[in-house]
Amino acid sequence: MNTTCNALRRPLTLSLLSGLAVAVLNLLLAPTLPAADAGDQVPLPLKLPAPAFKGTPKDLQLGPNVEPVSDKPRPPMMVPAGLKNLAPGSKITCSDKNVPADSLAKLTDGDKDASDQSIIFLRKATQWVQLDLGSPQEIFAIVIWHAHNMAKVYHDVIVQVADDADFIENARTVFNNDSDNTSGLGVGTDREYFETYEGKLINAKGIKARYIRFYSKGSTESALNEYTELEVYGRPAK
Ligand SMILES: [Ca+2]
Ligand SMILES: [Ca+2]
Repeated sequence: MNTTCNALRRPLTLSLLSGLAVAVLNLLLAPTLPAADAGDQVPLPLKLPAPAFKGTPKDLQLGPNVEPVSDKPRPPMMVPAGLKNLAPGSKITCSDKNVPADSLAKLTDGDKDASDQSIIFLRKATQWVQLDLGSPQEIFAIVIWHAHNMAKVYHDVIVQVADDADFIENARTVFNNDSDNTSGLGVGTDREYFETYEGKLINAKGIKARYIRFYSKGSTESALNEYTELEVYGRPAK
């Protein structure tokens, strides 16, 4: 009788001891883990317009480095909680001086529709639109909708940030898919992509800047540069 009891008790004691060891180990390791970082992250909520087309045409002349269109919704980007879209309220300028201010205002009016009246046009060649956020901000996510009225791929999509309006002070490149450097801002290593209703979501990783510039050089559909909406998610820089 006694022997049976002891035989039973032993594994129980052992498992209790190993459980205790794990608990102690967890306590010892706990302070070395990043304390609040993981908990602060939330999925970035984005309001998406309705899709305007399905699939991609087979006869489109594409470069070698175009991201295929996914048939699944894009996974959400994890960002710190409490970010705001800083684009509305920012001062908008652009390289094409023929574009009137009320057209430029469409870039941040929240309308991301694929219809003609939601799209603004900049002339041919490399052009840019620029946002002045008013003060230095920590930028985590940037979303660009050129024009998603049909399947097309924009060329020389480059996003830069800087401390000054002329992009002389502390200019940094956040995204660049100009692989042959035809826009002259350096060889880009990012991939070309199809415009869709989801827009292009770029992880800016908390980069600090006041000014953001969005370059493009026409698309597979047109030499003109089209823009529908820009969003910039961030918070005031400390
Ligand atoms: Ca708009
Ligand atoms: Ca190029």
